Amino acid sequence: MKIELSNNKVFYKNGTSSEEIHPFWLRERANGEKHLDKGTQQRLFDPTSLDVEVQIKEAQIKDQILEINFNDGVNSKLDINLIAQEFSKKDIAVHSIEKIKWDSSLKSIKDFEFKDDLFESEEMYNILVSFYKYGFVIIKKVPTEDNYLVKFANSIGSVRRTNFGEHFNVKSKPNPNDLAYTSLPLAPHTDNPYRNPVPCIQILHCITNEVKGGFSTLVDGFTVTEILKKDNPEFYDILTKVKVRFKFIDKDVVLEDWSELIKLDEDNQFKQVRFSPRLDYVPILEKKDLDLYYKARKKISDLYNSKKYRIEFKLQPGDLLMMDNHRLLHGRTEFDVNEGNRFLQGCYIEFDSTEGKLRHLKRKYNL
Ligand SMILES: O=C(O)CCC(=O)C(=O)O
Ligand SMILES: [Fe+2]
Repeated sequence: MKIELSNNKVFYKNGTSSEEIHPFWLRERANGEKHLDKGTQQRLFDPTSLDVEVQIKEAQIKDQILEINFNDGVNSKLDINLIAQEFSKKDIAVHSIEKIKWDSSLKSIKDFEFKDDLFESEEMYNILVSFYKYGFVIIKKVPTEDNYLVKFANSIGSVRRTNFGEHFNVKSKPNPNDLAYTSLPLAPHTDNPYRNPVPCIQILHCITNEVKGGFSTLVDGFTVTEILKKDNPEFYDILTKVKVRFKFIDKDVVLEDWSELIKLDEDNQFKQVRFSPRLDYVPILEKKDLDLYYKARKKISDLYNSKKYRIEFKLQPGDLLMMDNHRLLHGRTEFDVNEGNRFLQGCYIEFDSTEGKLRHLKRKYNL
């Protein structure tokens, strides 16, 4: 990508093609002190009040800076590298981190360790990059007192409160309102598929784990989706098309949301999986479509539950697991309450928290 000038017009050249950049696009980016607030980087003018026919009177490029005088008297100096970055049309900080698909053979993933100044450190940037690559990250030795989990989450972004509270205590209890609060095994699932929006990131912090069982399990929904797409395209097709109803009922709330089990983005690429067969209701379709749907759901369930795709590990007190609830499925193995206590604390945060922190640390450390 190159920015070039010809007859007071600005062009961007990509390979052999050359396109003029609209003068108004450049005018909107006027960044003199009368036009852009230094601190907030917010505009001090309203571009919708300007004449869209604005023209360039003079332009020159010197030392990577494009200087323009517009015919409305405004002068602007733009960094051509920043202009070039805008052509990616996607956020670079996050989207340039490539997802690494994994299955049960995933062995050596780096665990991180908590320290007091973690949240503003370069290590935090590495933690977030690892999170975006694998869809999860484990941080060891996180303080276990006074609901530190909430402080942890709020130091990255903001906790997303739900009807389970600001945080929830995962332990076996009488009359639970969710099977998570029992000692039963939990097959791989995504959390809260019935919410709109579905919580993006789940944090589970291990406070006590004295039982022999109660292993944590994770499955990469991205890997499984790609396998299904390759091996069973007709199953992939129907699971990306049919919206099912997810429902959760409690004493004072009825939550419901409709979605495909595999959600694609506008480019038909993987965006999100939802899976919680205790909570999904498939709509009435023609019998032949339901026939295909049920076969497809069984297949994806078999893949999610297969040892081939699952990693299993034991959370130790202090371990904090942060996982992408749109990409990964999680579960746990059964445990025996007579062997001792098993106590995790959980909460949710949204992607804007981790993305915002990642961009901030990238800027701070010039990464
Ligand atoms: O007990 C566990 O390890 C996980 C429970 C669970 O699925 C949850 O809290 O969302
Ligand atoms: Fe869960």
